[in-house]
Amino acid sequence: MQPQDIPDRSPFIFSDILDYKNLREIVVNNNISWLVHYSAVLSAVGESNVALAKEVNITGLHNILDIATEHGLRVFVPSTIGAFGPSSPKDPTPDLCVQRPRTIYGVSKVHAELMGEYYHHRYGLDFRCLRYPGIISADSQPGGGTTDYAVQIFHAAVKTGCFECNLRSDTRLPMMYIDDCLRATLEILEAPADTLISRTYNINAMSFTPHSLTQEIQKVLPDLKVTYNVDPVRQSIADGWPMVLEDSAARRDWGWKHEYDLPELVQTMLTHINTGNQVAQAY
Ligand code: VAH
Repeated sequence: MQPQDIPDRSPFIFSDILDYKNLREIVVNNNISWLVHYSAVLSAVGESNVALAKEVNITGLHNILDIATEHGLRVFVPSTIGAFGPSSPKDPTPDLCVQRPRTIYGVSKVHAELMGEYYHHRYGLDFRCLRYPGIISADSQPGGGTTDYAVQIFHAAVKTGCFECNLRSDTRLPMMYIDDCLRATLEILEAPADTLISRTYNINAMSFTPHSLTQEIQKVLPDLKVTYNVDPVRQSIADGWPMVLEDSAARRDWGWKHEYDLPELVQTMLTHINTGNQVAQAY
């Protein structure tokens, strides 16, 4: 990188979601107006460290809600298909239904939804929340979730042609490509407040199983070999999750519409990963 390429100031600031005082300083010193709160310990890794998940997902959320209320900020907090549990309807899962998740991740996300709604009605906080499906991106490695297989399989398909899947081949889960996820997040953040009848909305794009995802990838990479070595923790979590999110309220209230279905997802992911590998080899 040439000297003139070095930015005079990074657009990023390191902060600890549990350091309330430092977070307030960042908000005030940088004239922050919207808080998009992605800090969380995900489903599978949360079950192996419940204490950490409680700290980050619950205490961290409280810090965000209190700072946003104190400074009149707009807040976005993602929820997840993990906020539903075995007693929720699965196909489809509506916005409003029984939510009895069996992971600390899911419990903390239901807590986030309820606390955000309470702060909105009690203090007027502009709280907005979307229940994300499993999000698939080529740019970042998965972070200990139950849907991680749906990212790892693409890298393995390109790199080695072999993949060992840790969920049963018939495990059907809602999934979404990262570009749809980020666009939905921007659209709800920019939606006029009076169009939002709810604080929390389901958004859906596609649902697939490891088997159907494999078949779609094999249309491009016919030699891909997938074997199965089921992780009982992740399988138990996935078995309690929705198969399809019902998202008519998001489509009605703020015009949500997904753009990536399974074929487009596979083409885009493989193109990104191949391009990334070519760039890496070029240096
Ligand atoms: C997880 N990827 O698997 C996350 C997500 C839809 C689940 O929240 O834990």
